[in-house]
Amino acid sequence: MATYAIGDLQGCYAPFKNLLDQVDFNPSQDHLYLVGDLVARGPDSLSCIDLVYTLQDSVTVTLGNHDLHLLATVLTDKQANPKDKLEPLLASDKLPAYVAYLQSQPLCVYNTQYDSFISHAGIYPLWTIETALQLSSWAKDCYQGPDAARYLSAMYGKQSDVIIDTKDTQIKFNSIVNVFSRMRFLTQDLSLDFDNKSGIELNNGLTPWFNHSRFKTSSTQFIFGHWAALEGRTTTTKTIALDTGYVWGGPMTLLNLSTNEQITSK
Ligand SMILES: [Mn+2]
Repeated sequence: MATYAIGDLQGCYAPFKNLLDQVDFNPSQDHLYLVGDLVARGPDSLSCIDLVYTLQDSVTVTLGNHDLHLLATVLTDKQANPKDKLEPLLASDKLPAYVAYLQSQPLCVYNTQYDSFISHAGIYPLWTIETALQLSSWAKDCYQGPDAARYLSAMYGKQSDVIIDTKDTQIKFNSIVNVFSRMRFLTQDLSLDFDNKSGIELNNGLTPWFNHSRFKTSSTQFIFGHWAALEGRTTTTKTIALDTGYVWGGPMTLLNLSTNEQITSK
């Protein structure tokens, strides 16, 4: 029995299948975490999501910004962006099943055995694991419930403040979704920056979320994707960046949580 995590698939089926084959993934014994962004930009989002759907009893997905965007597109009947290459997926007979499956998946999870927190973009430095899990559960009720289309269609824009103590449920929803699926750099007062996607060498008052002192003394490890420009590098051993940008010409990366080994797609 082994536990794995794989970085952003982004519609790239061949390296995903290759990684599962390399570790001889056994769905009756092993568990796989996918850190989100299963779909969009790559050539075969349909095959990616279909394999995940088939393996669902052995897989947990923490939703990424592209997964949430797919949900918003379908639930609000919007036109997809051609550069996301989602047409075959959107035309699939199984689309309603895939959508219901993605709606059942969380924004973050915590694995007790390996003291590992997993989400697409990271964790807000001021949130405990317990708070993060509660907020994730609250937000899932929003994107899985009867008002899902309303919540998802109003999640866009640049709401840089992270506000969870508010009666405005849309502001709370956007804060949670932005942290777990879009965050990279923070300002000095821990607001979100939406403009910079570069590596960590930026020097304009912004700092990567994982630079917060909390992560230097943490026993928990934080596994995330989303930030391809990091090329797998962070500033502490307790934050592990798995999006190595396959869709942009890099490798796809798998972490074995049982051994801490990483392998890349062939
Ligand atoms: Mn992403």
